[in-house]
Amino acid sequence: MERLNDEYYMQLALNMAEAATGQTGINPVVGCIVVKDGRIVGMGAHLRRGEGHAEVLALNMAGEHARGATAYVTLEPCSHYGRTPPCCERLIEEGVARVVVAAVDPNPLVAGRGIARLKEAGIEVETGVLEEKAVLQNEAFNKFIRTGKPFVTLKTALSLDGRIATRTGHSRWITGEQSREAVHTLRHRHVGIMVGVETVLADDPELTTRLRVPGLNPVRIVVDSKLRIAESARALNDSAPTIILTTVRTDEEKATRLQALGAEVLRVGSGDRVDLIEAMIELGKREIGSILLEGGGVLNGAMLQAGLIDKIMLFYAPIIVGGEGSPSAFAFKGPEFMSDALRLENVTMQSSGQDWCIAGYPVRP
Ligand code: AOF
Ligand code: ZN
Repeated sequence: MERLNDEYYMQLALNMAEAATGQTGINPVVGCIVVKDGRIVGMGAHLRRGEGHAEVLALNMAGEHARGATAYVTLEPCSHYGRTPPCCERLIEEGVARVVVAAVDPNPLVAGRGIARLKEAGIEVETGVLEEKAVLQNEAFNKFIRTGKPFVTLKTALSLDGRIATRTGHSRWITGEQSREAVHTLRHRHVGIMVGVETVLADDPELTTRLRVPGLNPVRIVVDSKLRIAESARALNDSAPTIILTTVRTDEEKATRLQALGAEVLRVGSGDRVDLIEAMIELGKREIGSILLEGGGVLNGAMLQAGLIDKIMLFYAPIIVGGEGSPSAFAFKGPEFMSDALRLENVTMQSSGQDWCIAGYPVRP
């Protein structure tokens, strides 16, 4: 019985956290519900980096009702002094009797210390309730906090035969309205959005979030090894910051002109091509903890081959495009044998209007 209640309240806490997805930057999303004698007395979610943690907000709401209560938290309460004081100390102070945790905080500064501290103070602690859902909810945070490198989600719309444009290069639109709306939600949910310069030259996209409800614009990242981007490109307008990834070889004057437009020109790679592995390290240093990769095919292929893709989301439209040489979603040499093809795991398939979204995680060789 207790367990059923625990799952019920933890699900509420997960829902609260979910609502903040995309607005906490490199911080996790966290939800907290405080329950006393069959009544919810406090609820909170971490909404913005540097501002209140979920537990503190929920405890503020609960006031004196927190004494002897149970707190449900989707992530282990923190034990460190970050931008805010440690949540576990506050839970102890308020006299909470029991704390139920979904997932351990992978932040090396916490990593079990929060739970240990609560137990030491005589609080009953239960962990692992709806853990899988909680871990999934913070998949980008979980990678970034351990490695300092962004979690990269490759997203593409494509035909059933894997094409992203017709033989003439025409590509608007492949998928229906519902899938396009889903993509804008994905933009809101990532710190950065990355494309190749070919896409910028061909489509002149703005790369902003346009939803029926307000959303946040990700930082725009353009991979442009020859610095071919036009100064008039919409991706350089002032809707969001822009980072242009290029090599040390490109023209200094063009770089200066792009910087004057507000873009950051980041030189990674001494050869002909942008060094994508180095790029991820540099972007991580700039606190870009998650990236939505919107291709096209050559950049998708290069990122896959470099082992830099964490998740793939393919929006399949029920169409067949054909056409010899029409651009495909993954343009790379590929293996000789089928047994060496890149495999996805934990695959899900969901309908999206008339389209289907197949998502999964590349298996590392
Ligand atoms: C919690 N509850 O609501 C959140 C936690 O920069 P700060 O001070 O906000 O600290 C961020 C770190 O704290 C973050 O990396 C993660 O380990 C933890 N986040 N912990 O107990 C919360 N947002
Ligand atoms: Zn905290």
